[in-house]
Amino acid sequence: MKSRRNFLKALPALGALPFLSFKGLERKPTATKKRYQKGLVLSTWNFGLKANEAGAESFQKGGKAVDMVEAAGRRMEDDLSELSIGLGGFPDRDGHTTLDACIMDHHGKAGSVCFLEQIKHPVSVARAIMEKTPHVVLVGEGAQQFALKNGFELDTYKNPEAVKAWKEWLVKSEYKPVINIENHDTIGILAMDAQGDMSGACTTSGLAFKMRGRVGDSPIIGSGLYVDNEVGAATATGLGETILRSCSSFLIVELMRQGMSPQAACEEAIQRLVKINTPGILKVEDYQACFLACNAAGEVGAYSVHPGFTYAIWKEGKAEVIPSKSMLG
Ligand code: SD4
Repeated sequence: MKSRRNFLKALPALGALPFLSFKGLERKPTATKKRYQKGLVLSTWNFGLKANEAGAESFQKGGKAVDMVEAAGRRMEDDLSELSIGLGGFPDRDGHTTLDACIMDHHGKAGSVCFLEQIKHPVSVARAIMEKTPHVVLVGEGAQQFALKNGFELDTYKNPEAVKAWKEWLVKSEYKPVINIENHDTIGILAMDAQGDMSGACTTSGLAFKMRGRVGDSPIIGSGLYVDNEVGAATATGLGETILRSCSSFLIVELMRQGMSPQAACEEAIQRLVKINTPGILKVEDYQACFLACNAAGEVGAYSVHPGFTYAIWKEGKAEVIPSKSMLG
């Protein structure tokens, strides 16, 4: 204790010494290439095309990147036939649909909502948490109370198709958190605006028939999403537990900071994820994980464990779906 106190007392003087200088820790822009300023929206899976349309509309109206990703997320949440996003999503194993979402803006501000029930637009709740509270994450009942106090309405909609699937699942009630390898799921969105600023968002109902209270990677800053305006942004989809164990989106941004392209960073992060999860925890055939990233120059990368992952891109007015490369053939 004593030596620590002495050390702390001595700190102002030590600050002058070059070997203790904190200069090296200052955040410097690492992107040497010119920032991309013509408008970019990226979303996971084929259905990302629909999300990107909303992001592009926002861009064309002069929206900031944060407005673009929120608009894209809301467009998906509006579709109540969607079984993996919003109130139409598959319920947990007790029959409740619980939603996870997050958002990050170009200042590095973040908002996240987990285990939210009966609110149609979790991505907007996440934004409200980011903008109106001193916090980053609200969960469950507290998140719902916050939403209701901030103009969101209670919505008790249940998607008959999701309820039917849950009833069928109940027959065996086999609890096995295995993700669909080739099916679309969570939406992760990244966008760049006319200033070249970037933001990201994620919104999902998470794993079908999950344990009550289970939260995936999607609302966890650094796992399902990370944005550093100086460097780039990344988002993830797939079996959240594998992504949570490897903090993948933060890792991808850090790899880009060290000079990797978005593609190389996604590939390295997939290798790392597989190394962490297999063989000790899961067999590789039992999970899918997929990453999507871009850097400040507007270059894009994507990679997944298994084939089947696609992403949607809107760039300079052109919209397309691109199949991602994968680690396994
Ligand atoms: C989760 N990552 O809750 C989400 C689900 C997902 O593709 O992305 N599925 O684990």
